[in-house]
Amino acid sequence: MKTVFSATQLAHAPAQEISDGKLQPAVEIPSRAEIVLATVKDRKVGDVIPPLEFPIRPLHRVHSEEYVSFLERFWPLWTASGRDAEAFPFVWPIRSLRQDTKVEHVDGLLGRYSMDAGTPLGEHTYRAARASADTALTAAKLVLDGEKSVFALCRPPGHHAGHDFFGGYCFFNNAAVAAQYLRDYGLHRVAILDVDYHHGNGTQALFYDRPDVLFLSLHADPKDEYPYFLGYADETGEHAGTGFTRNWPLPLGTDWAAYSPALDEACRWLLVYKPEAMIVSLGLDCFERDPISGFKFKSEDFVRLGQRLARVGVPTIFILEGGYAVDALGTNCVNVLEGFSG
Ligand code: SP5
Ligand code: ZN
Repeated sequence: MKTVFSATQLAHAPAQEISDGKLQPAVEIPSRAEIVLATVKDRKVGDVIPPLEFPIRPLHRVHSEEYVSFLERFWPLWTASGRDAEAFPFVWPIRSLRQDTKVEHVDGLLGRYSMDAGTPLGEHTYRAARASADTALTAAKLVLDGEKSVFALCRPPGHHAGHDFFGGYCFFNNAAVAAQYLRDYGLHRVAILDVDYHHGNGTQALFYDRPDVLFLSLHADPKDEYPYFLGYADETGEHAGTGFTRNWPLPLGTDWAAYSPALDEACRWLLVYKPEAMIVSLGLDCFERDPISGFKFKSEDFVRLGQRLARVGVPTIFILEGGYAVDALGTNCVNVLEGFSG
């Protein structure tokens, strides 16, 4: 299986994040990608190739022009306002505040275009996020050109990012951008299976009213876990998309034995839908030693996950999402890829 990776993604290197009422060391850091890349090479998964540089158009198919332009202009605006540290939003246009005003202050823009205060933005964030999206797009193009499986080693991750907001360490929704690209260049039915520990709220929202992109997600129950405000079992799509979203919220402490029946059910939905390609939003944060998560996967369970996904039998793009136990991240990720490849 080919891996797509760009070192430009490493330029986004947040130092700290807001968590548990404190500034703590950031967990979505460049060493995540480095250890996955090293393990891909060590275990000879296949060739590692750089992404193509795509124009902005495929990003505008998913994200608003205003949002993309905000990310691009952010650092100059921020530094012009006298700041030089990495940035966190702190005020949002929540119920009773106006949504219709044209905000110009950079602090207002940060709130306008974000969903949480846990996602630092730095000088190189835009560039790295573009490279991450290009990595996913290149994987999609390879599948259109006939590859049966490709690994997009994306960082920063994407599945929390929506049409016009960042959050959950995500800026561009790599999986959604890849899915839309597959639709725009010839495929009629695409499925996204999200196995990150956290619900993929951005991806779900982007395709919620559409039957052409099936969204299935297994994750920690949002009544107990981030993102709290989406990912419940009664969310099944709307309008033409009714029935084309499915969520499996699972309790804290879920291990492989409790997870695999839900995964089997998701895979049966895939067999019924018969997608021409599948995108796996591959978070590795179900791991028992993940520092911010509460599931109980062992490293061997990721092999089983890959084996189960192979049985779906459709061209597959793996897109890296979360997973923060850095020392085990390469092993867990390549375990999925090897389990898939057999
Ligand atoms: C892509 C992805 O996995 N994003 C995850 C975003 C999670 N953000 C919330 C982090 C809250 C961490 N809480 C720490 C609890 C353990 N002390
Ligand atoms: Zn996650």
